[in-house]
Amino acid sequence: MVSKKEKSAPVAVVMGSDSDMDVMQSCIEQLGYFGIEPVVRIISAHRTPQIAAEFAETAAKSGIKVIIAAAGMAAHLAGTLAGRTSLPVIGVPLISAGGLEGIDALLSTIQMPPGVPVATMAIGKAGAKNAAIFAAQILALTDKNLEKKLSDFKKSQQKSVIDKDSALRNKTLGETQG
Ligand code: RP5
Repeated sequence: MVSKKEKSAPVAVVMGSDSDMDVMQSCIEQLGYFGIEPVVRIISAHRTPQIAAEFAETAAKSGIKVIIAAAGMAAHLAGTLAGRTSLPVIGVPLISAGGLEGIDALLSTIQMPPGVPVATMAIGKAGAKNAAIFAAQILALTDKNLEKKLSDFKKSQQKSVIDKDSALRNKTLGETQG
């Protein structure tokens, strides 16, 4: 069940275990950068299957527009939620202790049967961050303010690479001249 406070949140970040929180924190922070405060839940496809089903079935009614689902090992969370909602589900495969470096979670998340897509991101922190950006991109289709924030984000990312390149080239030039 989604609480009253959570009712207006447009994005849900769901993870299979509290052990996923370290990595998913970067997703939550990236959403915060865009001014999005998500509903954050720990729900396991395997350990709490009924809660997972109920969450997926009531998410749209609760005002959620995009679900980000992260899990490690046999990562069925994103797929099981996607089977029970028409909302877009973004999957983040995670590396977990004793797992196969995230390849297990990647294949479990991405290899969905036709008819039930999960937009699967990269393994781990990069995927967690990209999930937030992807969710913002979906919401920006109907939110001009968010569209502008995304465009500024892209520009600042571009500037940061250009600045690093200039610094490197200046340093190399200084060394050859010195
Ligand atoms: C998955 O199993 C979770 O998403 C987590 O990545 C992994 C291990 O869970 P714990 O044993 O740490 O709770 O369901």
